[in-house]
Amino acid sequence: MTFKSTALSLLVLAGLVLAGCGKGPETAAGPAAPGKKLTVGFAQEGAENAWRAANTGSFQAEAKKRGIDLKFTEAQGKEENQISAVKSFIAQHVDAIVIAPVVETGWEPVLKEARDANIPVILSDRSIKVDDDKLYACFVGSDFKKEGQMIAQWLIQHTGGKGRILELVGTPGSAPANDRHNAFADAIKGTNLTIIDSQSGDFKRDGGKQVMEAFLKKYKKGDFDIVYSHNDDMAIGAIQAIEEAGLKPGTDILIISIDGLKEAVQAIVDGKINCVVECNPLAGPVVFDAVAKVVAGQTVPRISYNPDQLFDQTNAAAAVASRQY
Ligand code: GYE
Repeated sequence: MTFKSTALSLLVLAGLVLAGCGKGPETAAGPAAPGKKLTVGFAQEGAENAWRAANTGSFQAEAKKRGIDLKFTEAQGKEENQISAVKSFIAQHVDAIVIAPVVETGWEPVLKEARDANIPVILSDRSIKVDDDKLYACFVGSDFKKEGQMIAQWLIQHTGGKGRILELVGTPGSAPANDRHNAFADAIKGTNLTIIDSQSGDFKRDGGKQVMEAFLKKYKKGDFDIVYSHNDDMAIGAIQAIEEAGLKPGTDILIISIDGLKEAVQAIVDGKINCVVECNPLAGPVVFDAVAKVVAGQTVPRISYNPDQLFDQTNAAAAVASRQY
């Protein structure tokens, strides 16, 4: 090996270490044999809305395409159900476990059980808080902080940094609700934009409608200017409540939201939503790529984020036809 190539290898290695690459735990049998049919347990978070349905569909279709034996469970938004599902995957000796965690905390004990059983865990969609990051191999999903910042920046630009905001919050304790709130609140600091009220609609359409109905009893036209919804389903529910109250969403009240459902991008075209930041749910291909690498004992980046874009009046009409979810 020449000095140049040795130096290059060292640089690459240092880069990998610095990037904090994760590796699946060594299994007694060593890396899975090439061509072996993979068995993957997927502890899905729930079935709360259209985004989640697209997410589940992507996993199921991709597993079928790749010949993966996918053991699918759906936790109805309850962490205890997900923990039971993970325990059952461990008992079944699956090759890898994918979790889309309901909330950020409470994962250490079951992740230690998976580690003791030498089964790698890949986090998809929602991140978690654990003291020991090595308890999972990697995270693949969207950057919720960036989404909160992107939507706040759009709002600052389009309001001159002034207005009263009602916030429709996602599931309390979940990474997207925490990050979309905190990053947005940080980004509007120092402006005259203020969050005057925040309530959870649990990422559900009827939740968004009910919270908005309650807001409309408390606040009249002229008391608030903006509805910031942590996802499109709650925004669409809120729009129904706003229209039923005789107000015009998108005109009387600015509506901003996150996810990028086709229905929400269409609502921009129709003038009822003003801005949507995308959060791509079609995770099957990227997550199974990560699973295959981890199971084969290869290094993967600890965190992989989806490239998510922003839609408003300038690009929604051109984008709506090709929306896949
Ligand atoms: O925004 C929401 C779903 O975790 C990113 O969960 C996901 C969120 C998504 O209920 O619609």
